Amino acid sequence: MKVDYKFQKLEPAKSFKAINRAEQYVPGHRTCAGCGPALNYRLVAKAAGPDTIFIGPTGCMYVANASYLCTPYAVSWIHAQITNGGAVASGIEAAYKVMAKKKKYDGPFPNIIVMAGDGGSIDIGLQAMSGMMYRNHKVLFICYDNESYANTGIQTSPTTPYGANTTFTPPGKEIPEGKVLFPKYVPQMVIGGHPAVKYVATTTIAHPLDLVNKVRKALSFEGPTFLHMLAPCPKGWKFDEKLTREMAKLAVETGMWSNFEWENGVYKYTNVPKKYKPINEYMKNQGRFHHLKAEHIAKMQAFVDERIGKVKANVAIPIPTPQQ
Ligand SMILES: Cc1ncc(C[n+]2csc(CCOP(=O)(O)OP(=O)(O)O)c2C)c(N)n1
Ligand code: SF4
Ligand SMILES: [Mg+2]
Repeated sequence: MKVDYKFQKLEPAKSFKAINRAEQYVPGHRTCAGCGPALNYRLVAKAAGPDTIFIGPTGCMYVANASYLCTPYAVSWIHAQITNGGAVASGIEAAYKVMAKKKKYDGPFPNIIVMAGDGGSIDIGLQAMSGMMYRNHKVLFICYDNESYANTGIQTSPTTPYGANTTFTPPGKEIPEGKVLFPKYVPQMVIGGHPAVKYVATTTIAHPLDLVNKVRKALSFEGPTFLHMLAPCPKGWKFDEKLTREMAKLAVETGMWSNFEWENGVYKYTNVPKKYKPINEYMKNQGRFHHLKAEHIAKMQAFVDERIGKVKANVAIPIPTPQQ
């Protein structure tokens, strides 16, 4: 039986004025000043609009946003465990489909979005996210990446860069660079392992229209989609809170981060700099890197240069091999 699920059509926006002006992430949260993930949430919620359900696995965007029955979400929002955002979203999506099939619900199919931290998506939340994608649920899974387990005091995660000082990777005599491992490459893990996923993209909070349109595009697919978004964290990265946007912009300008779309097997990089800046331009304002010596920065620059080569060749950035 063919069911009309009344999926929403979100057209691409030429400007912010062209999309719904109403905010869906409103004042009333308790995140740090200059919090990148909070701005990230606001942009995603604005892009998705009022017929949206957010699933929020435990992390800063749950704990600092939802205290004593007060949240900044003007749309439906449910807390999930840090491990099971994908499973909770799967259940919500399946319930709407069954209700539509049984003619118990005939409104628009809600945008179902998991908004998970790096821990809640590609580390501790990985199995539930992967299961959701494998089973072909119509859910947009977003990883807002602040490159640490921020909420519990800035512990290292698999996206924390090489050389970063976190509470679990403090630099010292034995390990002067702090974190010794290079990060997992998140989008490739999703693309490589999930045949039902037809759209994966990356963006940052410094590219707001790009971000909005990638959200709207991802929501237009009838199956699972994934967005990886860089959301600088002034507390964890130890930079002046007025520099949040600047940090995300510099990440792209130095090649520490690349924005792209991957649609049905085809890569398209966006915001590619004509000439990349040295990574130290990005690192010098972040206290998490201040202990690094020239040899560590050179090691990181070599890692980034390899990635830049892939961007210029318009091919996939591979999952990194161990570099020690
Ligand atoms: C099973 C489980 N282990 C550990 C925790 C403790 N915990 C709460 S929030 C958090 C950090 C989450 O990191 P991330 O998903 O990256 O989100 P962020 O806090 O950085 O926004 C951790 C480890 C938990 N809530 N549940
Ligand atoms: S620790 Fe970082 S992610 Fe968490 S609320 Fe503060 S700035 Fe935001
Ligand atoms: Mg995090």
